[in-house]
Amino acid sequence: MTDRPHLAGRDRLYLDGGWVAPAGADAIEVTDPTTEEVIGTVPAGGPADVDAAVAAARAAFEPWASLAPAQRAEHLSRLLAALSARADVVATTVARELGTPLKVAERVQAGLPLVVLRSYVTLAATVDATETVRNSLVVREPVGVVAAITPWNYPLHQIVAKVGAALAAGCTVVVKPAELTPLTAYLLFDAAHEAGLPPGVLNLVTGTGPVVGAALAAHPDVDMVSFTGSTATGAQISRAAADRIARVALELGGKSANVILDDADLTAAVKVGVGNCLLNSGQTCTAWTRMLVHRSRYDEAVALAAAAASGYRLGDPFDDATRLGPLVSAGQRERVRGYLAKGVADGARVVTGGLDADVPSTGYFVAPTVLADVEPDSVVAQEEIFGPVLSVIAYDDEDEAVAIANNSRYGLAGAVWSGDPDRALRVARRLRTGAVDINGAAFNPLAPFGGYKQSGLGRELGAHGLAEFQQLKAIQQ
Ligand code: TXE
Repeated sequence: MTDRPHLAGRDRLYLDGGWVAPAGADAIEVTDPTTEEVIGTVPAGGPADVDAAVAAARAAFEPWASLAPAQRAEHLSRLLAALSARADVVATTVARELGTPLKVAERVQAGLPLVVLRSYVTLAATVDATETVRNSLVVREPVGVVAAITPWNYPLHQIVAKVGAALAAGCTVVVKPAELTPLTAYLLFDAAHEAGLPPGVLNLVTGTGPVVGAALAAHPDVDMVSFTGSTATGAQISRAAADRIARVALELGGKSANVILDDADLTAAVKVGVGNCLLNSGQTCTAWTRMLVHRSRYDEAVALAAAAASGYRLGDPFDDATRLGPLVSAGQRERVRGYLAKGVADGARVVTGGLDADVPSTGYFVAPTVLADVEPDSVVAQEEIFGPVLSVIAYDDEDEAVAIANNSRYGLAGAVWSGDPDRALRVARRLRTGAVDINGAAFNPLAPFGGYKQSGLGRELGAHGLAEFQQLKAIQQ
């Protein structure tokens, strides 16, 4: 095992502009999934901490909302500078508490949130755009106090995508990060403190979902809950918010299809497709977990996918040669192993990886796995596995490819590959998902991000993501 940077737990919450001891003494252990050792603990907050955080956010709302947009942009710009200065420690912290290989963590886990926050520095100056409709002046106003409840798979990005937009819009925020990866969240609050954000504008309560998350979702003084996580928890949050008609934005699971048409560059499509599916050990909501290939090229694609996946070296995130780290927790590993067993029981063929593959004996590792002969209706093709598992599915014609892609309760992302741009666009438009990438097009941090069907409600990122935190007022004159 290579040297691991020292990381300590924390014992405070960030409330009303300062580091405050929690009301109770309960703590949550944070584990390094590579070594299975406990790194430290963070507070398990309770309802009293949630009340204090929401009160601070409420008190800060009017002054923050009435700042000129350019002044809020100034604050966000200072936050961005303070966070940028911590990019290295963000990457190492994510590599330790989540297990993302350091090189990937630097690029994605630390790099992406900076790109997103920078976009909100720019957009913050534009939030008070008005429009005139006949005799009405339509103005935009912030929704109010926002609860941001976030998952562990991109521990900083998931928070920044919400916080950047909410603060730019003039909302104040209480963040409840995932209990598996809270140490990364603390770095954002170190940055906020250093940047001198006004007290109460951004607050942190760590703790469990059923206690802190549920208290925020049901809190009478929270105007909006912005949640990213599982569809089941999203539904629970929706129900809690419904009683007081609080606004909800939900970014939920996915089961995205990578539709490789018969005229595509198969080698490129499979290589990029495998990389997309395995990113972050498959713990990515947009992962293209179903590879759809024309029957005439199916065997070729399966062989290419197996070769690509088996080239992903599993190991210590701090070893430069590692391309795939462990899963985040023992529970997540067991979940993924359960899906692999189910897939085989349902008739899928393990082409590489699988339950019997060699993996390090310590750490929550699952080998990169390619399953062939997967039936579109089977459990592994329908449920979000959230592990390094690719299902390759055959189709006979374009209509069938589209039908299989759309045969999902999810609708988050997807891909189309074709040598014919018009055909690719036509197929992309037929997919019932919030995003589609053609021929491996670049990620666009300004494009709206979110799901159709049970993948969510609302959008994040860019101007559409910002609008989620605003409400419209029509003033007739
Ligand atoms: O998610 P949860 P889990 C999917 C993925 C994964 C599965 C389970 O398939 O295997 O969900 O992961 C908080 N009220 N995704 O159990 O429970 C919780 O503390 C309020 C997809 O970790 O949804 C955490 O902060 N909050 C996904 C957050 O919700 C509650 C990313 C997410 O946890 C709560 C993560 C409650 N009752 C998992 N219960 C994606 N879309 O990227 C929990 N929480």
